[in-house]
Amino acid sequence: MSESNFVDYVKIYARSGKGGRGSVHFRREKYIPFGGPDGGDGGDGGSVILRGNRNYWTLLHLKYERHIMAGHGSSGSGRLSHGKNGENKIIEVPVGTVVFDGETGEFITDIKYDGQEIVFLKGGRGGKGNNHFKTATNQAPKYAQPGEPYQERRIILQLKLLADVGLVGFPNAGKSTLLSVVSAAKPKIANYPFTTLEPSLGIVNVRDVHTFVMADIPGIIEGASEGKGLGLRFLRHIERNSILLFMVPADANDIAKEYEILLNELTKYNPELLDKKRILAISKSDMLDEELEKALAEELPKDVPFLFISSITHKGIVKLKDLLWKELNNQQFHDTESIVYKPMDLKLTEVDDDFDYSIPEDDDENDDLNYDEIDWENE
Ligand SMILES: Nc1nc2c(ncn2[C@@H]2O[C@H](COP(=O)(O)OP(=O)(O)OP(=O)(O)O)[C@@H](O)[C@H]2O)c(=O)[nH]1
Ligand SMILES: [Mg+2]
Repeated sequence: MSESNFVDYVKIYARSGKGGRGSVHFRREKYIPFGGPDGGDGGDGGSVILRGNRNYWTLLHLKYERHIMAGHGSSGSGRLSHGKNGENKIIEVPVGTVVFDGETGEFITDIKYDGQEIVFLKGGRGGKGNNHFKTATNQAPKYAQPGEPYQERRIILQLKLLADVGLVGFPNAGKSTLLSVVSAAKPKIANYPFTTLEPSLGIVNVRDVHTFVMADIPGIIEGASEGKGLGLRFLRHIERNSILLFMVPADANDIAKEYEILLNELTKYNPELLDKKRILAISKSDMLDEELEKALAEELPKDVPFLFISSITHKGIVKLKDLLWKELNNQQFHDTESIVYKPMDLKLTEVDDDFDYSIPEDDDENDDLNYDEIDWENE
């Protein structure tokens, strides 16, 4: 998995910049022997900002930049000179990225749309220079404010693909084949289980007017919720889908039973998945004749709409796309908004932990200014 380009999980260390110190300085000019205080303010520290960017599909680019640090504000100086503000750091992430605390697993925030910006670690404010502290009784304050400290946090970014329809089925059910037929995606297809090892997305065209996004995820087997097969690691990618398209092949021993098993595994993973609209497609129906199809239809579960399809002969494919489109438009609300994130169980997550998350040495400008400081608390 570590070789893969599909990176949907990354842990990073992020830090905002601290505010620059306010300056203690007095006007010194020829002919003005007792100039007043003219210490300028420190610059503000840079913030760390998360920004949704639809040009990214994975978190791969962040794998190579796992220490993300905004710039510190510079100190103020004499003649009311304001310190430079620290540079902001923007972390570009795909839409559908969820942020958790790297130490507690607590949910922090998620990115829902392209261009959305979340100031996630605010830079420290710059300290005020001594010019601000001149009073009637103290014309020459020898103190200024230090900058506010930086904020730091270890975070885990996790990606949930934003597809409208998610494919759910046992390995070999024909999920990838369907995606390759209804979209331009070219997933790997083969006659053995677990051909698909990572999710892929395709854009489905409906009657040349509408489009929606379909996600192909690795096959699920009985016991997946206990870690069998590829486990349920990829199920989080269908948490955001509005519709779950279950696929059971026509040559399955018991279609209704296979559907039940899939449903059961999903429930164990997250019961809220059952609130989603479900459709059952009997795949590989080119293997059935009309009579057999009728007989099978009798035994199918009654609580879910079904259709017979074949990716090879294209039987039922247009009907399937029409039905998916119709159901997508029936959705009362967009599911993205309704997701309640559980804290992440850090013990259960697999991280390639060859990375040093310790705090890097601070390359701060030298703090050799020796003067009384005014704390922010006393403001
Ligand atoms: N006869 C027939 N065979 C099909 C059809 N769709 C897929 N297959 C075959 O079924 C096998 C599995 O197809 P895949 O699309 O790789 O199945 P999958 O569900 O993606 O499997 P995993 O990735 O392992 O979970 C391949 O040999 C396909 O050629 C179909 O409509 N009719
Ligand atoms: Mg596949």
